[in-house]
Amino acid sequence: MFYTPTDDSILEGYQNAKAVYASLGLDTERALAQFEKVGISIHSWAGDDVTGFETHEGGVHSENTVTGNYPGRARNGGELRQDLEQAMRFSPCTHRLGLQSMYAEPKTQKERCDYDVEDFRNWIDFAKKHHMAVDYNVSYFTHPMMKDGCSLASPDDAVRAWLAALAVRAYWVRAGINGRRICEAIGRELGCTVFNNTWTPDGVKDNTVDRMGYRARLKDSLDQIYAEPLDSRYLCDCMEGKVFSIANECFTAGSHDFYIAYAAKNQKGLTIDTGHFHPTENYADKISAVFPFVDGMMFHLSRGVRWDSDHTLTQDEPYLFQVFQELVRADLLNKRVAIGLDFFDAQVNRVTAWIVGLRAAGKALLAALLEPTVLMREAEYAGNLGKRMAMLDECKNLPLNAVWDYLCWKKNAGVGMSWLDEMDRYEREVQRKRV
Ligand code: RNT
Ligand code: ZN
Repeated sequence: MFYTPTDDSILEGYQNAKAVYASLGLDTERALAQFEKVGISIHSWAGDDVTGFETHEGGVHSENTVTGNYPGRARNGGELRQDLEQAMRFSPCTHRLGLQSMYAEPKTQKERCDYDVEDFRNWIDFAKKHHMAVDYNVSYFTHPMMKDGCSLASPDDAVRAWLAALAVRAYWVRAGINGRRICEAIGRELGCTVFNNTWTPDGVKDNTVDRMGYRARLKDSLDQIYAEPLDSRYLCDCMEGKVFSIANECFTAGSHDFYIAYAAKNQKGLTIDTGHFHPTENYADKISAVFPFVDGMMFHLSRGVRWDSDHTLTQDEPYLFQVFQELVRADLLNKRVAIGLDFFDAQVNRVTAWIVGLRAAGKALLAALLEPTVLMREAEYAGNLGKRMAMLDECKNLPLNAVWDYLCWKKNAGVGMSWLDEMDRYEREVQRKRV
């Protein structure tokens, strides 16, 4: 059993921390109120190892590499929602729901490209029950209509009679068009902006001689998908680039440059997945460089480790804290910015991983909200760079955790490690029974 601090000690710790922050001109109550207004999207796809609910004859290759076989994977919508509920119990964050089209639950079997909003009715009800806004991704992967790892950039424009009489690229364009309609409808019903993220694995393992061809097709597919004017109050289209993926080592059609240029020119949004950059590349620096020129930004918080982009988010992720600092310093929170998790690791309990990721994101957000930015900016413009440096370093050890504990206590979200006992029970009584 893990130690749970007493109410008195939590409150005492909080009062002390409050005084420390007040001495720096910061109001912890205000920070906590701001914290509540920022949603963090939980990526449903970690709960079933990015498998989806569709059944395809003979199974299909997955473009998202998930290693491990820890017991308890959610096998259907009911189990996935049950797991998400369990994860949310131990996070004091305000949650959004991150969906993929592969989690549709149509009444009768349908092609992925033909889904409509009603095929997500169970999810919409779930979001309503938990007061969650929604984010959405068309799953352009793990499907028999992927050809040689390509979808929107596929050179296969020929009709494949065996499936819906659609060419590969036309199939995925249709999926993209319907995906936007689904987002707009969900946003309208829930009264939120749905961030519609596009990531495709399209690329080539070895050197291609036709880079321009792949990118021209990707551009053309996106142009077709975005052609329909939809209500931007309910929909923000974003695109997620990547430096490379497994099996696309030499060429990724949807590179960062491609999507930044496309988003700026066409007033679309950009998604930054924190695991998709060169290991020393500071993606937090991109916020101020890109945001002024695009229609919104989304973050996929992940922990990149060497060549892998999808380890569970922890506080170790090099620029995680800086992302939130940048968003707070530039006053971008709640300004057409969405923050979500994106990782998958089947070697650990998937619900525990969600909780760890949510708590890491939450701590980074809270830390940013409790930064004496005004004082540091003053030092910076006064030319007192030593003072700025010293403050940045001292700030790393402010009593953030006392405020965090208080927040978890107030929200009944598990103080310290106490939630791990309840996760042991959940794993034993719920997840391990799924055989
Ligand atoms: C993959 C991308 C993408 C996916 C999900 C499943 O590298 O990060 O966002 O993880 O869409
Ligand atoms: Zn991602």
